[in-house]
Amino acid sequence: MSDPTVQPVPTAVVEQVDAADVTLSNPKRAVIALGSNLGNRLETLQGAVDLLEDTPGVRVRAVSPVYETEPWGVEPGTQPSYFNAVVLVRTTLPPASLLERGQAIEEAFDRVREERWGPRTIDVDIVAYADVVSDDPLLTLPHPRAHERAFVLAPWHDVEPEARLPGRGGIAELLDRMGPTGVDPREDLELRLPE
Ligand code: A4P
Ligand code: MG
Repeated sequence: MSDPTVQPVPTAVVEQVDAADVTLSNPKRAVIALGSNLGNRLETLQGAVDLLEDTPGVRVRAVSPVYETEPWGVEPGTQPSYFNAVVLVRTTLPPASLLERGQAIEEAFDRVREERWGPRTIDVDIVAYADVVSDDPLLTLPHPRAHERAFVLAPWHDVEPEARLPGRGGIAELLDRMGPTGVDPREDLELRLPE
């Protein structure tokens, strides 16, 4: 006879726990691009790196040098220059949750969305997530414009020179093929890798 004090575990719960275990033991690589052209740009970039590291299920593996870059996609002289950097993470979060977390970090820095490509305290973009390729407009992977942006490829190349952008090729070759890029390493500035 079964012991009446022991509650049976519903099968669905057992399956969910198993699925979570698989994800937890199998973290994925993701590449995140940060950009800021309003307020204290360096402090904001560092704050975003720290909040990424504070995220359960996200581990920051590398932080790139900081680049000062000309605003892309807008009339020259109409916006302040950007500071851009790239962060490599390993994560057990699925892509949609990582995007949500990036958006929560944007909110934490009072990001205002008034116009596309408008100036912003912080933009958190997912450049790539493992080898996932998706044309979902809510989360396009790899990021649909990363391959043509030196402000993403140059800092990424500094921390992962052999990296490839799924469907686009090696980032070293993509960078080589670009002409003058309008991105300058700011060797006087540095982002800290959280401890
Ligand atoms: N979305 C789709 N795929 C992704 C992805 N891989 N990562 C969706 C992040 N978001 C993704 O983004 C609009 C929507 O894109 C989101 O709701 C999300 O579901 P947004 O951040 O609200 O708006 P946005 O950033 O103004 O638009 P967009 O088109 O993402 O702009 P970009 O392409 O990110 O460009 N110049 C320099 N020098 N440096 C910069 O960092 N950044 C931009 C923004 C323009 N010019 C720049 C820089
Ligand atoms: Mg964005």
